[in-house]
Amino acid sequence: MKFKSPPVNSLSLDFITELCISLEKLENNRECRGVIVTSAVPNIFSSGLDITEMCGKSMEHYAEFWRAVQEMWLRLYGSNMVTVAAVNGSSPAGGCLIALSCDYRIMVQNPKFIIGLNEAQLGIVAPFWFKDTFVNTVGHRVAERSLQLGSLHSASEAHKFGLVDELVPEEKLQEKAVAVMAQWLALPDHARQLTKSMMRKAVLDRLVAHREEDIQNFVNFISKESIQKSLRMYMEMLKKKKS
Ligand code: CO8
Repeated sequence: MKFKSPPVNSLSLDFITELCISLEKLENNRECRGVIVTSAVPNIFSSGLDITEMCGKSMEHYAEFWRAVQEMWLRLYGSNMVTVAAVNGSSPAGGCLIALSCDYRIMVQNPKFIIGLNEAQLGIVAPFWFKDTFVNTVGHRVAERSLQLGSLHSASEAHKFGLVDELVPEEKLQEKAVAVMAQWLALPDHARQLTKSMMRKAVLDRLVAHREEDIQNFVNFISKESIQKSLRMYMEMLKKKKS
């Protein structure tokens, strides 16, 4: 699956909806046992949630958007398929969540590419299920420090503490992702799927049990004037950085 929504593959409501539909189709296709997630946009895997979806919109829109974000994560983190993230560019926040939700992460070794959950830098807080996914990948201490600082890590730093499993030169990425997929698919599906579910179920169930509450929390938080102001300032900063 190749993300192609220039300039930065930001996760808009439309993008997320299409992603969920594609995942559902693949999940229901008995011929499909695995998916490699990558980007068709040079130098960017995904810039995370589309900030414009969280700025200056109605409460109803925030609720609809957040339900879609939850759905994306539930489908990807809970997928029965083997999921490999071939991270061929920067991947902040929601982009990092997509990579974290896969079974294996391979990233291109390029000092310019960054990855991490940088929500704190935007003045917002990563929800508990972003945090749980991160903790399950890198451990509590590393996740705590990285989340509090809203750190964006270089590919090699991310590799050192296990946020990504492997680094490769750009030209080897596809080949490596296919090789990893073959290795994972060599196991009997039922054993691998049950093991995956055993490892992830508690975290998935937690969101399912608190889904409406989580939406309400998001809507209340994001519609605060102080948070709206932080997001507007962050967008301004992105634009200024360009000029
Ligand atoms: N949403 C909307 N627009 C974006 C986003 C985004 N996430 N990222 C970039 N853009 C826009 C820029 O504003 C710019 O717009 P324009 O052309 O109109 O000026 C355009 O995309 C291109 O961006 P850049 O010029 O910055 O492109 P670069 O190639 O130089 O850099 C980066 C690419 C590194 C991806 C850079 O754009 C960047 O750092 N973006 C911000 C990434 C970010 O911080 N994302 C966080 C989103 S929040 C999230 O995912 C989780 C939220 C959890 C919610 C918790 C709630 C309580």
